[in-house]
Amino acid sequence: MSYEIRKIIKLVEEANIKINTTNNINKLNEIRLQYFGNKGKLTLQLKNISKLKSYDKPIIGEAINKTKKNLYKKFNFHKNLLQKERIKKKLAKEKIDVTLPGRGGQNIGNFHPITRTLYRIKNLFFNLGYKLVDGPEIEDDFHNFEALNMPRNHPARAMHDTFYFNENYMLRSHTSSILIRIMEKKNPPLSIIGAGKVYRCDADINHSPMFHQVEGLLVDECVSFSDLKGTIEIFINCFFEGQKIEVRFRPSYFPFTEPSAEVDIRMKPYSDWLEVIGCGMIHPKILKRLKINTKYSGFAFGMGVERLTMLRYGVKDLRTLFKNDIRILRQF
Ligand code: 2NM
Repeated sequence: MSYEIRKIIKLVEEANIKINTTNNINKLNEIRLQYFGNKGKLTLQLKNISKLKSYDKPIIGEAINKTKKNLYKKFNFHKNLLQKERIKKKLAKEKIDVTLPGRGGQNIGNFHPITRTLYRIKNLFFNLGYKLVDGPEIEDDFHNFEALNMPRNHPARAMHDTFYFNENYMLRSHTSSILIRIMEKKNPPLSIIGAGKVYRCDADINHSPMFHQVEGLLVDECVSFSDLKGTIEIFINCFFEGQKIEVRFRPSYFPFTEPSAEVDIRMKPYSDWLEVIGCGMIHPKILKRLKINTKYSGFAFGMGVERLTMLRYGVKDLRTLFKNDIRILRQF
């Protein structure tokens, strides 16, 4: 074997060892240059061919070229291997376990106290067989006032009480309009509650321009004031579950009921009577205007959700409920 061939074999062995023992792509590139670069060891061998004897040239030349090809393959194979390993390592390092809990601790949301009270009231009436109905928050004069026996000159219609869009349209100032719309469409017997946001031009520790009401009615044959009284008493005792509550009905006035009453309750730690519900027998004028058969009569009632929330949770200032201070809301 010629000296040149042996030299090439030695170079190849040397290169192979270097390739196989490196675990770094940059180093692998350096090795490639050491052999195949401009001044690389194999490149120099190729350049030296011209100095060889003419009958050696083709054999040596072919040997070098074959070696070059083989070594290139080895380089690429090893490079591939290293690249794959690098990606694998990177992925392992960047892997996110999506099943781990968040770093900020687990904050489970809950319902706003007003929402909780709304659910509570609705559920109590569902248990008594009432159905929930709904209506628009933007109302017309007829459904918000006229149909409720509140004619043009009624004081509650004053600009400073109601948010008007124009002559005919306004934000509903009570949920009664929901009930009127149902009575227009459906025949008795009816036992329904309407609940939602209502709007009035008012703001202090006991008033907010937007608040929530639940109103209900029952229309059937032979409905009496004692049915109303029993319903309200059951409701109050269930709502303030477990607390000793005194209930009294005090004569009052609403344009839409006759007779009308205000329901007061007394409970510890309060010593005063607190007004919580307005109610009465639906005014015959209202039933007549809605063309409801005279064999029917009914009672209706209405309550403020914020007020019941304040009593149930001992909140002293209504505005606390509208601040949306997360530290306060978390306590409920
Ligand atoms: C109240 C008090 C008394 C009431 C009456 C009606 C309807 F639609 F039947 F006429 N809806 N709501 C009513 C009656 C509301 O809230 C203090």
